[in-house]
Amino acid sequence: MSATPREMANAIRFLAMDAITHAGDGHPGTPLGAADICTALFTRHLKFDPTSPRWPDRDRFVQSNGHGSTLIYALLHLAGYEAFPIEQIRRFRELGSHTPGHPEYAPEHGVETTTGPLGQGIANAAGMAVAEAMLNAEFGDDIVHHHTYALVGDGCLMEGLGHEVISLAGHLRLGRLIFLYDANRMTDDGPASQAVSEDYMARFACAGWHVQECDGHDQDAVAAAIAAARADPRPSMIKCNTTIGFGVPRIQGQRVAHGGKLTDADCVAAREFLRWPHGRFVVPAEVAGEWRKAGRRGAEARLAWEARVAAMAPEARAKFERLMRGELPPGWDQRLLEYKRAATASAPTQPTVRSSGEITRALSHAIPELVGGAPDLEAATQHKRDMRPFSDGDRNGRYLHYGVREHAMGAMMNGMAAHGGVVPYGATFLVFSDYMRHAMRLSAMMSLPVVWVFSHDSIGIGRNGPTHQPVEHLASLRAMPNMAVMRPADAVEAAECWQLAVANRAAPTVIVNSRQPLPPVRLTHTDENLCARGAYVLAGPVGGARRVTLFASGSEVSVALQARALLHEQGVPTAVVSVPCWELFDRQDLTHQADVLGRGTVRVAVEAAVKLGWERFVGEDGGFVGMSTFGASGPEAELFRHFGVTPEAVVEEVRRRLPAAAPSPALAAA
Ligand SMILES: Cc1ncc(C[n+]2csc(CCOP(=O)(O)OP(=O)(O)O)c2C)c(N)n1
Ligand SMILES: [Mg+2]
Repeated sequence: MSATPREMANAIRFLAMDAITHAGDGHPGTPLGAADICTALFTRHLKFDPTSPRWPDRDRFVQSNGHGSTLIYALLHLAGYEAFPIEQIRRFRELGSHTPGHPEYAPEHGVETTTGPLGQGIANAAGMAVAEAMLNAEFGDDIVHHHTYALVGDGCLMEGLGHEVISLAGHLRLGRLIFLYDANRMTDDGPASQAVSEDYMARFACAGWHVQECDGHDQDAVAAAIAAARADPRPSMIKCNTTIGFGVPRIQGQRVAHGGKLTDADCVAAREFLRWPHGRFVVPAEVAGEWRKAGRRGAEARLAWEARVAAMAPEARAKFERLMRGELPPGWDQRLLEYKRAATASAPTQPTVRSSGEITRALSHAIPELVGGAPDLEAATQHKRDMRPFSDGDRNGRYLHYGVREHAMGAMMNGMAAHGGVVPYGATFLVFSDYMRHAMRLSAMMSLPVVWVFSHDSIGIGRNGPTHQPVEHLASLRAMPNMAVMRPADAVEAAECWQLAVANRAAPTVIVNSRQPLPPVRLTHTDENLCARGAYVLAGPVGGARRVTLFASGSEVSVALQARALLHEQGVPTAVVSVPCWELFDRQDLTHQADVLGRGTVRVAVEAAVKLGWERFVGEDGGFVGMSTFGASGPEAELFRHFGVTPEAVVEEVRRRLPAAAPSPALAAA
């Protein structure tokens, strides 16, 4: 006798309960409540093949309510994913297991993205749906045609990020995006009604979504709703009414089901209630067999797909396979070398954000899969050049009009990068990085190749005032592990930073640009990417051995160069080190580091931002010229004077540290 759909869902429930009680930790409410929804999805609709977790045309499944991670682990185990044998379910939440506290990015195992911070998963899903729509438009239904499903809880829909994404996905009519809403109307603190009273059905509908409601414990109803969702050209939301903690008499429908302690007695009572006379971690053969059958459903489709790929025209096939490998087109960075050579020759005095915009224009021709966006700051950031908008009517566009939705942009770029086949970058003002900080953090955690571009990087923006003047942002982003923060000083460095950012397919990069024009600092061309060193001696000492080392990044490199000129007038041999990227400097050999650091010389750093962290360059006795307060509104040059970020202030910091034995010529003459 084959297993019933309810028994198949119960297998998820008991694996989850056994994992949670074994670990003594975990959230039972979601796996117990949403087991029927996911069984209907995995056994009747989801296109996947556990023997090929990275099959490019698989449907994507994102469990956005990642606190209930035992759900996805049980699903992957039951469906037959190699990375999830029963031992892994036993090792739930253990260090080094494939079954950690929240789902973590492991597409090779079957986990599409890291979730847990509520709202991120559904936004990732929307980004995946964008990538799918772009690739579908280019390669056709035979090669790319898959759905993105996200299991969504009340929490994801309360988050502001959730709303940004609902609004944008509806506007873009992402028809192959389907949200399965686990509508148990309960959150950690109790009934969701304590904090929300709006009608979610109406909210999605008014954003242009196809909406349905069904009994989330009736698998036929859920499966039928998914079929209708797939048939509709709009993104779909299926409100699946469920009981949180379903099957455990003491907790079901109660607040405590969300994350309360599950006892052995609960497991006994649930086994009785759901008629599950099997031991811990035991899935009876007929249920396991039925699940394996469901897991094998997709193999035929995958083989047929592989045959279609093999039959593609050679050029299209080569491009498709290159995109799926995540490789850039051969010779893509030639354009950057040309840009660098031209910039050295023309030596423009211009904002680095303009250089960055020119560079993305060149890259958009060299890398057709480059996908850009700048949440309603296209004019101010200039990162749209030559790019066609991606819209409901034109899926071949590669520029997303995100609207004023930074957080959605960030999390959607992560989804695009996780999906593969596109190379996302997004540009906005540096202060607004705070609005998408969590998405940035997750891109670093997942090592996703997203390029985070910022402009308006300091008090140099002038009259917009302190709300728009970043002060602590460089330090805070530099503190983020696995995130390379780059701040180019001129057009040449901007090209070098972009080269490094795009070439790095294994981690995200931040590129921070100025709004105000900056004079060129790199006046002779070299093919070598000097920014790759993280920090390098830009200008050496004159008239003797180096006595002073000045460190600066971005707009302050020219301040340091002016200070060096003043010091040279005073007979003090001074080197200027440009420091575009601390993270890359950390990876250099000790000889290069020592050469740059100039230990034993007087060391002063200048940056129009807070000092935090510069001690590592200047040492405990070194000096710093920068900001210690928020900025102010006023003309840019006046602000630099007002806050004392000037060549004269740098010279003063140096002079206070020069040994008395070496007075300046001016002082000696006096
Ligand atoms: C951004 C964010 N804020 C808070 C939390 C902590 N948290 C985890 S689950 C949860 C409640 C979620 O409720 P719901 O999505 O309805 O899940 P359910 O209780 O139904 O399982 C909260 C507040 C989080 N993970 N992410
Ligand atoms: Mg809930």
